Amino acid sequence: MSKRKLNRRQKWRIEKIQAEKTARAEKKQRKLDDQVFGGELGAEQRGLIIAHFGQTLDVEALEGETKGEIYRCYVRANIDALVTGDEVIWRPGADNSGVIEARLERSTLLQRPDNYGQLKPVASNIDRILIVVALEPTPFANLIDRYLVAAETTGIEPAILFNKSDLITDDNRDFIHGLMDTYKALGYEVLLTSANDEQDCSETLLSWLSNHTSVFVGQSGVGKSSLIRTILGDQSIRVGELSENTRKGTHTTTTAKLFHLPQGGRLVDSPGIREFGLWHITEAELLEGFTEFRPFIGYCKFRDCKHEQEPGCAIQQALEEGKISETRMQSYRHILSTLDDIETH
Ligand SMILES: Nc1nc2c(ncn2[C@@H]2O[C@H](COP(=O)(O)OP(=O)(O)O)[C@@H](O)[C@H]2O)c(=O)[nH]1
Ligand SMILES: [Mg+2]
Ligand SMILES: [Zn+2]
Repeated sequence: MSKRKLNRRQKWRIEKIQAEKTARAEKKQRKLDDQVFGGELGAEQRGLIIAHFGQTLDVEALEGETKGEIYRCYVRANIDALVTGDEVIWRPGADNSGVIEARLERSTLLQRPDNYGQLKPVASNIDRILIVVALEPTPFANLIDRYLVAAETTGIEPAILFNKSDLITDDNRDFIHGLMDTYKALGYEVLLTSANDEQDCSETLLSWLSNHTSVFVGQSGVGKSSLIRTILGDQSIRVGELSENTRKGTHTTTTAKLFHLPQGGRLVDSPGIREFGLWHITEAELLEGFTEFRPFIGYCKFRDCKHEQEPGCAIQQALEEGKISETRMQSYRHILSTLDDIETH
């Protein structure tokens, strides 16, 4: 049998299967509509996805008399992957059910690679990434820089939170404040707080989070869970439930939940998001991720400049002129040397 003939037959089979699938999906949707809604759906309105459970999603009503109420919704077959943080057009059905009809445009999208290196959406419309570090485990500049680079690749504004301020002593005070000043000088927002101090969290952290949709990222042990517990109180129990569920499968780690904060603002959280900074980045993203390097990128004499010993290197020159600090340059080189080792998923 010729190769071409086989291909044509394969093509026909694929098309046939596709058509059958579409027909089945449409039939299923009609059946669902009839079963779940008895054909009775309310008017189209705006909603916010606050959680995701396989086939269904929790939608919070954003307008009308039911504003703030949660509906367990099905999705029309023709909508691409929806994630927590998405705003949608939906219609309410009976018993706090509903159907999602369309997704509104996203301002930002957090994605992570799956086990095959394919990017998968995790959460949308996030406008702040809060990188949590702590007095313990000792914060290393190159780890903070690693998280900053990852945040910079998303186009979402990063800030750095130093947690466990209650552990400041005469021995570490200068070191911590020095580190904080380094990042302030680069133009980043820097916060200092303790998850053990509710009032402090309320004054510094909660007020800073108001009017934004944020995610917390950072190394294990820095206090992310504690901070979230402190600012969310009872609501955060559901974060615990969420992390239990994720142990059952590799892909569910992307499941994220949206919380409203007491002083306004939203927090999107999931174990998958907290691991954020350790996802794969490219060499070009690494260079771009050092914000103060940007004015010099593209001005090296050689196009494939490694910014090491090459003549006419614009990055090296900036370093010599003090426009780039020695520690950040070291950090860049260190992260570059580890790029191949870093988990890609
Ligand atoms: N002293 C002190 N310990 C804290 C603070 N925040 C968290 N911890 C402790 O640090 C450890 C790790 O906290 P956890 O919230 O689990 O960190 P996560 O891995 O980032 O979620 C726990 O033993 C917490 O009790 C803090 O502000 N001060
Ligand atoms: Mg934790
Ligand atoms: Zn160069």
